[in-house]
Amino acid sequence: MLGLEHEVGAWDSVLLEPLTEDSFIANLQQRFKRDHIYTYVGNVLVSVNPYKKLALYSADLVEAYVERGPFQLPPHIYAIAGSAYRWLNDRNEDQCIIVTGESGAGKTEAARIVLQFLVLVSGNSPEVKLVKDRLVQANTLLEAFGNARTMKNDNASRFGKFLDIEFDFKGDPIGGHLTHYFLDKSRVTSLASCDRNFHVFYQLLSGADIHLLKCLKLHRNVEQYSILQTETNQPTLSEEEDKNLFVYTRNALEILGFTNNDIIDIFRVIAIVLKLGNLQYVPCNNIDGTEGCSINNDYELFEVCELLGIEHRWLQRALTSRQFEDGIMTDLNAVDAAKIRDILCKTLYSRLFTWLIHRINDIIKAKSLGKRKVLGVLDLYGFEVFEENGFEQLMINFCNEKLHQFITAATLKEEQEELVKEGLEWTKIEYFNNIVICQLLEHDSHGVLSLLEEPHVQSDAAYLSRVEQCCAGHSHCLTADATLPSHSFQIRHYAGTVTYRVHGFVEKNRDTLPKEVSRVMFRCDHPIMQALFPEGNPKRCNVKRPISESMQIQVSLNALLKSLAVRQVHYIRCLKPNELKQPRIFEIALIQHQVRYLGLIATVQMWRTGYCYRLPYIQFLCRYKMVCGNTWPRWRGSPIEGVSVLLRSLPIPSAEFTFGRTKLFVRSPRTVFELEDFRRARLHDLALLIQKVWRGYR
Ligand code: AOV
Ligand code: MG
Repeated sequence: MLGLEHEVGAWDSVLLEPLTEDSFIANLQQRFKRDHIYTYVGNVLVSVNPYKKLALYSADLVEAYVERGPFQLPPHIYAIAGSAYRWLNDRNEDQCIIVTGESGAGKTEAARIVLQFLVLVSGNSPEVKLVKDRLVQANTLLEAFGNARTMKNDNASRFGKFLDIEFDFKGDPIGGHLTHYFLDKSRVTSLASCDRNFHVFYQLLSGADIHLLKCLKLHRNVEQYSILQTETNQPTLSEEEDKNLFVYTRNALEILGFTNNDIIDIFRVIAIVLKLGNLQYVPCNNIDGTEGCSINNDYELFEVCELLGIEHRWLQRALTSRQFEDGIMTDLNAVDAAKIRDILCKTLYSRLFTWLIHRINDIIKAKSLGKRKVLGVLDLYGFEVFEENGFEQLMINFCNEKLHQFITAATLKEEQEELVKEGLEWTKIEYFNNIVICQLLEHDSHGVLSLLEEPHVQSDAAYLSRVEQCCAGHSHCLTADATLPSHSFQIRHYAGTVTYRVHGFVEKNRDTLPKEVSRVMFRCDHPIMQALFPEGNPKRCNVKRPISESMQIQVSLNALLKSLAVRQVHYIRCLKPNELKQPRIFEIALIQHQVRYLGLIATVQMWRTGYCYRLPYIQFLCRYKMVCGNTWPRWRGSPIEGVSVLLRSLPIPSAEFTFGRTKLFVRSPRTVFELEDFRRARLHDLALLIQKVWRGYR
């Protein structure tokens, strides 16, 4: 793998001659056939999912990539991770690796490989080892609770994840922080026919020993639980696999420092969700003639109450009746009661997930004070389009749209604007700017997401009618059209057209649990219920209404993108070669579609004529003047003249540099790393010299 003689096609698409979309794809295909799944576009890494295990990842290869530096070895994720890690240590700048691609393209695997690289490359003192173990286990744990099988991917991330790792001055991890985005919690109670619920449900049922099952009042049989049933019931992971994965999940909890009691409490919540989901309601008539309901399988509720540590009558009342503002109680009919049951299941699960992340963050937080440099890895859910798409797909696709906008702005728009501003000769490169779609979605007053927040939008029909009023005629939105199925609207996203059915939008966006249910949950004897339902505390008046899902995602994504804007960003673009999840199949049309919407050809063009790095003259001098021959550069006049003197003394071709109005532009990343190598060697020599002088002095 390491030898150049075995390389196939072009490592870096920038070198392709001629460069066309066809030659770009043919190069990827040629490489993919020989298991060379990685290809560069400048310093962007393109990765094509091989759908099979490849011998590409090992400690030896990590070492090779660390020693040889980027671009001296075949393209690899290790090279990208290595650049970020080097940049962090050498330049003391915060880094971020953004992994993108559609569902099943390989983002989560790529993020895992980056983490594996960082683990292997850093120190091994007992403290550092503990930090690294915990970071890895946090990943394992979140996959069990936050991933699930979908039609697109057997291990689809159902939440967005940003892991920031903090490093000390030696380059060793000392802690980390996880941020999560929109968990697709509706799958807890409603599954598409080929999907599974979150992995942890199946893992627990297959993997728990008989004592644990008994303690949780569970049966091993998946068929006993209605939230795990789908029309077709095809859980592809075998029971054996789930059983093995349960061992990993449990180990992860232990290594993260959860006590045995904590672990039982966590699984107790999972059991409660499973059993609550089984509650069946039957309609009955109240004395006053209104329709009420009763619970058909009350034994399940009794067991739920035992697991929760609450009296049966309280939970039963909260689940079958509703208290209005004026204090009057009315009985719920069976349909409304079932809705409350589902909201409770979803709320319990999603709050447990958030609680786990908070606990993990406490555990992995750096112990020493002071701000250190961080390297973040962003792994969101990929763009999704199914036969039927709902609220979850809109949230997920909105995230992708925003991230795409960030990348387009950073790599194509701002880049070109800066070159023009700096007075460099430049032929404009055309690309599609999806800002128009972002605005369609998040416009303050009439964006598709903002309309969900309007106070008078209380039903899906009202919402659809507002979308029709406000977005009709938009070039990326189709509404009230004869070609559309009923109750739907269509958005032409950057990555494809998606038809959204509005069923459940309003409820899913708010998902508010009735106050009386929160109060009962807060009263439970279960140790984490008070943390999960703080609004149920009778002593806490005026607790704010929870922010809606769509607002939440907009606020948190904007905060994330703002924080990324001040970092050095590295990109891994994952491509999906086929929809069958099979190795060796490279569907040209599918790849072409992704290459187009990711704007990869524009990226290659940018790299062919553009620059990878730039620095104001004075900063360039400060950092590199020490590499100037044997002396400091001597010059009179402005910093730009100092930089000219400095560059003339270096064995690097002058074509690598271009002088702008205020900054020096460097063409290839190779040159930046060469400069860094010179600087490092110089610092090393200086350190030796100082040691020598110091010894002589003593
Ligand atoms: P995703 O993160 O991009 O989808 P994953 O990283 O989960 O996709 O990859 C999907 C599956 O492809 C994995 O479970 C592996 O079987 C296989 N795979 C991906 N990358 C590799 C690789 N480098 N080597 C071998 N197999 C790989 V989603 O989370 O659905 O957007 O929401
Ligand atoms: Mg994923």
